[in-house]
Formats: sequence, C-alpha cells, structure tokens
Amino acid sequence: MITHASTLPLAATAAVPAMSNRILALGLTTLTLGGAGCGSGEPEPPAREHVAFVSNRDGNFDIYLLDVPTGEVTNLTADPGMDYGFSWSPDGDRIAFMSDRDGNRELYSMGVPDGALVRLTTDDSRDGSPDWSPDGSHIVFASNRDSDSGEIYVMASDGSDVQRVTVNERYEEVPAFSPDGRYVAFGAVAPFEEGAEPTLQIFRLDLETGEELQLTHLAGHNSAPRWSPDGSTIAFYGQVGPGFDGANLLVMASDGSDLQNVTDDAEPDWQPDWSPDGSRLVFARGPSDPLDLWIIGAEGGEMTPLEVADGRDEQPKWRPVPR
Ligand SMILES: [Ca+2]
Ligand SMILES: [Ca+2]
Ligand SMILES: [Ca+2]
Repeated sequence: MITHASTLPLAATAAVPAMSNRILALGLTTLTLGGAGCGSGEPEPPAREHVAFVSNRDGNFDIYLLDVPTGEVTNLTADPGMDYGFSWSPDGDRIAFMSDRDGNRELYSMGVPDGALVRLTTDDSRDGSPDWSPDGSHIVFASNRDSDSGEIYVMASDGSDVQRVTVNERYEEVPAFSPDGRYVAFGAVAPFEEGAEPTLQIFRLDLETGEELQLTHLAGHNSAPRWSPDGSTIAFYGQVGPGFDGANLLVMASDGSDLQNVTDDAEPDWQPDWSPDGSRLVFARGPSDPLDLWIIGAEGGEMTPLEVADGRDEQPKWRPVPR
C-alpha cells in the first residue's frame, strides 16, 4: 500500500467520509485516515479541482494527480510496472487502472489518496481501459481474453460477474459509459464509408437492447470518446487534418449528428475529457513525445496550458467533484 495523504493538499481530504463508506462497502477494513475536521463552525474547504493523468516522466508509465490551483503533482501508482489507462470512480474516491505489475495486463482499483489497492482481474490476456459506470456499480473494459481482436466487457466494480458485451472480429478500445449508464461508446476498427480502408471509428452500444450504432464516418483514426456530464455530447479525437497525420478534438451529439471541430489547428490534440460542469475540455496536446496537458472551452476558443513538463503526459481525466 502506498500512502500519499501527507503530500496531498488539504482540499484532497474533503471526500474522506465518502471514501470510508466506499471502502467498507468493498469489504475492506483497517483504513486509517488523517482528518481534515469538517465539524460545525469550521469553514468549508474549497472544492477540489484535480486532474489525473498518465506520464512516463519518472522513467515508466504511472498515474499522477495534479492539483490544479497549486500545480502540485503526486505520483499515485509509483510502481516499476506499466500503469496506464484509468478512470475515476463517480465519487472521485478511487481510480480503476491497467497495470502489468503482476506479469500481464490486469485491472486494479486504488483509493485516492490512501492507495488501498484491489486487484480486479486475473486472466492471462491483456485487460485494459477500465471506465466506471455512473452509479459506481460496474466497470466496462476491453480484453482479448476471448478473441484476438479484443472485445468489450462489463464487470461488477469489485471484479466479479464479468460479462462480454461485444462479439465480433473487430478491434475495440477505450470504452466509456454514458452518464445514464445505458450506453457504452468506444473506438473500433471499421471503414468510414463502404469500400474504404478500415480505421478507428466511434461506436455506441445500447446495453439494454444490444443495438450498435456507428457514430462517426470520418477518414483517419477517431477514438477516445468521452460523454459530457449531461450525456448530450461526445468529445473525441479525430484525424481530420490534411494527410491524417495530426489530430483535433471533435464534439458531436450522442447520436453522431452536429459534428464540430474544437481545436482546428496544426498541432495534434488527443484524448479530451470534460470538466465536471461540462464547460471545458482537458486534453493532451503535441506530437507523440512530448505530450503536454491543455484546457479549452467545450465549444473551442482560447487554449491554456495546464501541465507542461518533460516526458509524455496523456489521458487527462478530471476528478469528479463530491455532491
Ligand atoms: Ca509504473
Ligand atoms: Ca490479464
Ligand atoms: Ca472485437
């Protein structure tokens, strides 16, 4: 277990009661938490504003927490293995992530900031890209355990009750739950039009009916879909520039209509994620190495750098705010 509580700013401890409840619900015990006393008469701590991200800045991939107001960065995983591909629990108290620390790619969840680790998968295949359901009960992920092409699976958030939700010969990646829990959006290899060479396109699977809808029909690769908090809009990256050698952030309605380019410039932009209020996107910007983290309004406009440092910083995900 890793304990980072002493290095985190005060605001990070505001969610301690909720985390304690969640840990107990998972059947774990003996959690000791330093208290930021929230008793009556004390001022409310400021709302936290955190972005977690993946970086290789310390020599291997780990997941880091950035306190936005102070710029302080904490290594959450700090393991020599490859820690990569994560999502926040909806209460912001845990991350689920992929790691090869036990020999092959498995999924884990970890308390933030207490570091309490739960292994979720035990399978010789490559398991990755976990995303939490909006009620916290389930995690969707990608795995090649049943087919070389890889498929999408949903399991309970403690790792039990794994269910396969796609069956095909197609590669799939980075599934994302809709805020109402009904749909999963993901990237999958398919032609953008009849007869075209297959590239990554965005799909939407209805978990109730099993119906699948191809949302994008764009040349180049298009992936990393993320739903807006109100579920109306999906942000993703697409290689819509000349030659398909870069990438821009795109948004579309959740049925694939009303496509708009948010970052229409030559610098490559990747992996958008929504702020909790839906007003901004955080994303990775730059060529493959280095990558830095930037913020832009959800409808475009001026970009501002969030985290510019050596190494490859990517996959930023805004931490949910306690309700
Ligand atoms: Ca690592
Ligand atoms: Ca595995
Ligand atoms: Ca497949």
